[in-house]
Amino acid sequence: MKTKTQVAIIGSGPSGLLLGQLLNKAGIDNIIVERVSPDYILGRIRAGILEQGFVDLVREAGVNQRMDEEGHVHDGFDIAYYGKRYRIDLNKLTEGSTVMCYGQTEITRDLMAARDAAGLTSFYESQDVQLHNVASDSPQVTLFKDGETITIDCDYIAGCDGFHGISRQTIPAEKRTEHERVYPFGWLGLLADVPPVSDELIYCKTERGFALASMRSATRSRYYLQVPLTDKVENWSDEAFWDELKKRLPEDSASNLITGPSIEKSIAPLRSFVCEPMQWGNLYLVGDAAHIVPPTGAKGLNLAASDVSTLYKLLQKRYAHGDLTAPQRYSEIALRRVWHGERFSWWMSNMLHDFEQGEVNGMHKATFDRFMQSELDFYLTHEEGQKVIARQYVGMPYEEVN
Ligand code: FAS
Ligand code: PHB
Repeated sequence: MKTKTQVAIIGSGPSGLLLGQLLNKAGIDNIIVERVSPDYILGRIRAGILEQGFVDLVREAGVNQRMDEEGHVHDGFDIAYYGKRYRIDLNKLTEGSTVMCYGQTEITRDLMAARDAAGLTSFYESQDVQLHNVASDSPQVTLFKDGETITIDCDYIAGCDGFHGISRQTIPAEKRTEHERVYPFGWLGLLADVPPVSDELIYCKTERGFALASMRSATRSRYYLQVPLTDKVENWSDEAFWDELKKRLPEDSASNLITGPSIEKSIAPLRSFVCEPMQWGNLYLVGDAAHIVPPTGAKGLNLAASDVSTLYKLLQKRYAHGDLTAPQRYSEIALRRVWHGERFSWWMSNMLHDFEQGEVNGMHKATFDRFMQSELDFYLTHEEGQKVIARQYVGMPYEEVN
């Protein structure tokens, strides 16, 4: 079977779905090609904090009704540093910016429903997806589904297929520069239908390691514990998780913790990664296909959103105003904000995690710890320092695409 579209989107995660929704609103035809089923995607529990830029983009996409009804605006969050709590008052320190607590799973569900309602084409459970002639003016995508090969002719390909996708690999290795830092620990996450221990998030640095108290609603909580890279989720019963979390939460929170059976439990590795450039020919890398951050700064999903916003605006200029050169600016614009998010996520991870013995960032662990302790102490005990944290956490402004 042969078909054609203006933009072929690889991946039906938040990047692909949000881009497809915005392009459709702008009258730009698009097809999504996805490897797995919608239910499999919705079963992956990931991000929970949306920057204002992301919230505005979801509203621009016209998919905001449930987010605005069920999401919770957060004016601040706590950092508990060896048991002492500091509240980062986002609203005051950024003169009005806040973040929205609304799960990635729910955003994905809303975007899938909107795409279905618009009758847009998505090929789920596609096999052997391949990109062809991406450096030419007539790129193609081929896939195998329901016993036949489908060929899609298109003008552009948006690689929204995540870190393990094929899009980044389609760019010749000699054309790519990949920056990577793998952290010597992971996050063990647990989701449970119990009320959150606090109205706002608490990032905890303790002698036992990092912990994060987050949420999805007033009745659903999301918690994380730093664990060694060698750890396995089967080593952690719910009871063991709750016991360790109580030891890492500030005392007043630990005594209020409501526990219950986990509905999801998994370990995510942590890495910082950027592929430069984020485009090659008529292939554009979006979201996790181009970059990964440790979730400590709540930036992963939010950087995907700013990529989507930039590519959408440049494709609008190309199709609505005939500016064929516009899409060539994507990588340069997107990377400026990506690197801000990478640095903040790296910094928060260094500040809040307990590193194993040995060398850390080129110095002995004890020396590294003392530097980090004095640096975070300054940031937490001076308004100027708290402003730097707050400005980065709510997200740097999206760059104008003129
Ligand atoms: P995604 O990985 O979400 O989606 C890519 C899609 O492409 C997938 O559906 C995949 O099946 C599909 N695909 C892959 N290869 C394909 C192929 N060859 N053909 C067709 N389709 C293909 N971010 C935060 O801000 N906070 C968090 O707490 C947080 N926790 C995370 C936990 C985990 C375990 C992971 C992996 C990530 C986490 N993230 C978090 C980051 C995460 O939210 C990503 O930033 C977000 O999913 C990015 O969305 P996409 O770019 O759409 O990539
Ligand atoms: C989450 O709720 O999953 C979450 C929130 C903030 C983070 C990371 C994860 O920094």
